[in-house]
Amino acid sequence: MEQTLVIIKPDGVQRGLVGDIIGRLERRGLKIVALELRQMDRSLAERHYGEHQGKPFYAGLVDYIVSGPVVTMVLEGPRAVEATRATIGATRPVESAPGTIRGDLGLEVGRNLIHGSDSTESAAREVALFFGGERVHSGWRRDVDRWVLEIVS
Ligand code: D4T
Repeated sequence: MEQTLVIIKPDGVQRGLVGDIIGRLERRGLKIVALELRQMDRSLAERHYGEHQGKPFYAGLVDYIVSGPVVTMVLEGPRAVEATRATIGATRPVESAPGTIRGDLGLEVGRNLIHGSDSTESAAREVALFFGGERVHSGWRRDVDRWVLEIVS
């Protein structure tokens, strides 16, 4: 089963949207296997956003992500990376379809509420960065799974 890392960014936490955002992802059928409120420090932010170093928006992006607590979580499901990115919407909220998290709740790219891993490779790196292996509880049995998934082991 695929895993993905989600961060509800400081604007999502400050605006009281944590429940709404998690609810949308949960209702989609994704299973929460790790969840935490935390204050990111600059070193973690720089490692997480390392691929954007040198871009004009990089400094503002790091300032934004460390500006308040975030909620990090690992979600599991079939094609979880793609399902989560589709539920989140396009990077620029104004270009996100209505019905997506950014399309319903955001306006500006620098306040786009939520991060989702963009590939299975990024997901593996980010899950390790934020939770390490031992803090992800992927083994728990969700009784409703036979009504969400076609094949349940
Ligand atoms: P994240 O990584 O936050 O899930 O966003 P995306 O995957 O949708 O988009 P991204 O990696 O291209 O950008 C990372 C992060 O940088 C901010 N950003 C991006 C910005 O402030 N200005 C910009 O012009 C761009 C392209 C928003 C998301």
